[in-house]
Amino acid sequence: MKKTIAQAASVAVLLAASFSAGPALAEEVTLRGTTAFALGTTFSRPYEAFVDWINKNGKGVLQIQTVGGPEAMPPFEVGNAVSSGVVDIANVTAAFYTNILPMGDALKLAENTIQDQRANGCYDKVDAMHQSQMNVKYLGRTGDHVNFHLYLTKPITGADLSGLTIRTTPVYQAMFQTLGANLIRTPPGDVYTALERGTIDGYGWPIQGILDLGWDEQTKYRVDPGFYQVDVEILVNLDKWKGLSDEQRALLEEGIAYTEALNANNVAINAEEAKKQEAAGIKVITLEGDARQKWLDTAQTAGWDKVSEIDADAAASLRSCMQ
Ligand code: 173
Repeated sequence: MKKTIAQAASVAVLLAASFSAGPALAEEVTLRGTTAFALGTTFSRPYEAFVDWINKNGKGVLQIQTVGGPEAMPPFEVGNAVSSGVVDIANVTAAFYTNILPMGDALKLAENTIQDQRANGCYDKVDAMHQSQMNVKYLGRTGDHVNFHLYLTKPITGADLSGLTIRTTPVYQAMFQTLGANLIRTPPGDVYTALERGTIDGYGWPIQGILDLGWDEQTKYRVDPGFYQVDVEILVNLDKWKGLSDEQRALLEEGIAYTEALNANNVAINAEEAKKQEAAGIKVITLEGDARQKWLDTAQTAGWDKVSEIDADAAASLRSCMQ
């Protein structure tokens, strides 16, 4: 059937209207997300709170769909995936992507909060590093106030770890190696089996999460004091980030500010977790005196030496704004 003049005219009017309505409204965008920590467990929870906040407040603007966790993508691959755009957004600790951003190893050395780092310009330095070396926007950081510990199946009496085989990631590597341990690097998902089979005598992990993962069944001791500070980053593929509208970027910034404010809850959660560990029969070995000093000094010295070897200027620059 031939178009009538009236039909043709109405098409022309519609076209004209769509061009004359000013800047076109951006369509809702859906970001595909992944997390290096199993969904529902401790270090995935802040990311999940972030996603819930975005999906509630970002209707018609931007939504996030989590396409899977470590069961779908190996944790040490998550950095590559968000860098290359296989996913748009990721929840991952810098220790899992030191292959792409070696200086990321410095983030655990921070003694202040992400709010302090935003105020003193440190956030901008860390963001610039992520953008130029990894093609990601460093949206923000969770895990403040949470220290790491060594957990063991056999007791120690001092800071010497020689003769012990310990599961690590880059977080603990320099420190435990300096203290004489044999190291095996594994993703979190391999720890339970390694303990069960006796291929490791212990592992590094934060104060939170042991019971979540069921590792308490295989763990006899926690060594105190803790050291360093957990950093779990939320990263956005840089091409994707640049393609978003101002409104979409502002929404993500607001969502991360909300999520970073939740970091303050970690102080209370740490205390609850310590109680739960005690109730699960995990005994605390508290290093005192010289042993304690050696433990904490080695953490600091080995940690900063390692990042200084990678880039002395960048390490000094970060150190000045993270302490
Ligand atoms: O796997 C790890 O022990 C690790 O590096 C880490 C980092 C941040 C949070 C939890 C674990």
